[in-house]
Amino acid sequence: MLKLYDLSGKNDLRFSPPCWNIKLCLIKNEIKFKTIPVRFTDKHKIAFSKQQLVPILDYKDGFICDSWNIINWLNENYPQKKIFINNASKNFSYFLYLWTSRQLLPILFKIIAHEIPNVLEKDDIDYYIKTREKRINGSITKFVPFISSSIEKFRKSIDPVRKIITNYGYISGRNLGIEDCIFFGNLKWVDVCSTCNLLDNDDPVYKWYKNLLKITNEQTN
Ligand SMILES: N[C@@H](CCC(=O)N[C@@H](CS)C(=O)NCC(=O)O)C(=O)O
Repeated sequence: MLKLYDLSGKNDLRFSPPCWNIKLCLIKNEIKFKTIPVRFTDKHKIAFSKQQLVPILDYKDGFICDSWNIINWLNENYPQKKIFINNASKNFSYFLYLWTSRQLLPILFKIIAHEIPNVLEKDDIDYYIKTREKRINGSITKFVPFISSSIEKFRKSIDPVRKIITNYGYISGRNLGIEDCIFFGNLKWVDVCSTCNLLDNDDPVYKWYKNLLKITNEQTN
């Protein structure tokens, strides 16, 4: 069975956006897997991969790092599942992967950075604060005054996705597809780590998210 190395926090909470993207993709495609929890400071568990990040997908003969590489591996190794329906779907998925990881996650980080320690425990709290404060060159609370403007910015930025969901039901079109999986983890991250109201209840993207949550509900880790 496939093994997915998955970031874990306090009480085994799973909160990593790319890990959730992969889990939704595996669940949707009925590919059996189990997760291996990896806390921030559990680097020894993933030392075999010679890098520091999850998700990592471990299959019988090897392993793959990075959610985009994992999706491509699944596409090649489960051709009957049609992860990418065609090349256009692959390109749009790649765009979504780059846009979410490079543009959207940094906005979301500003909204929830100060709350993430609440979902961590022990040494992980210190690790998170030290590594992130070094990265942003300041305190993890420095974005707090800009939470409402960051939420506003996020809501505006995802307008194209909102339009597609309103028109068709899913980012992939009429049916749930890999494009939806790639977007899902962003919202799940905020949902799990933060108390903020990222989206209004009547936002079509919020309804889309709640719908996808049902699919992952049995998978708490
Ligand atoms: N581009 C990578 C991002 C992977 C990544 O940043 N993973 C984070 C969790 S979301 C991680 O493992 N962080 C561990 C650390 O900061 O030590 C992907 O899509 O897989």
